[in-house]
Amino acid sequence: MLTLYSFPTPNGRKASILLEELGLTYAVHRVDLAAGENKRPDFLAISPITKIPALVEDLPGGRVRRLFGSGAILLHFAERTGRLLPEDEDERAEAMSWFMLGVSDLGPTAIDMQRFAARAPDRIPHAIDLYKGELMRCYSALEDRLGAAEHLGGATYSIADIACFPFIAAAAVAGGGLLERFPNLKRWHDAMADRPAVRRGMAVPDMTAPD
Ligand SMILES: N[C@@H](CCC(=O)N[C@@H](CS)C(=O)NCC(=O)O)C(=O)O
Repeated sequence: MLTLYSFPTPNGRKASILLEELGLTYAVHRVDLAAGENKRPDFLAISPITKIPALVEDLPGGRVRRLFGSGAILLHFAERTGRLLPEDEDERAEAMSWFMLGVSDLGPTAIDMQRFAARAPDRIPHAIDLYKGELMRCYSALEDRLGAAEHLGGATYSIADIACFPFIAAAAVAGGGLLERFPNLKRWHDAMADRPAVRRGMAVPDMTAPD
């Protein structure tokens, strides 16, 4: 039995897209970040950094396995199922590189940009310019790569695509004309958004359902 602890944010959606792509059955526990539910002791025991997504798996013999962080969840299930990572070593290395760009550059930069541009009590132009520039570096790198390959890893759809998509989707709906400026990114975004598993994963957790 798998239980995903999540909230409708890009990092949370990476995990639900993965589970949907793999066709795994899972329960969803909504952790309301706005209400501070992530700071509760029971969630701290699952996610020591008190961030979603996290996942708990009940194993035979009463053992419980936890995973926290979208990167760990994506990599664990890709390795375990032998899916969503290219078999060819060169393509796998490429996919790993873009997967890490999604997890360690694009995601954190987008979140920090949001913190400084929309939520900081004081406007700090240097911080806003810095994160804008860093985000642009990510978008430009993705644009060039997607001009040369169908998916980020190459010919194979992989966890690299899943690690980047929710942050690109969030930027696309935020306005600013991201997809108009980056046509390769738009082609890839639209193809991803059309995948039924991506559509299902993006709708998790269901905010209209009782918790
Ligand atoms: N390294 C983690 C970061 C996860 C993360 O930043 N989660 C955010 C939501 S997208 C969160 O839980 N924020 C709550 C908080 O910062 O208190 C990952 O890649 O999943």
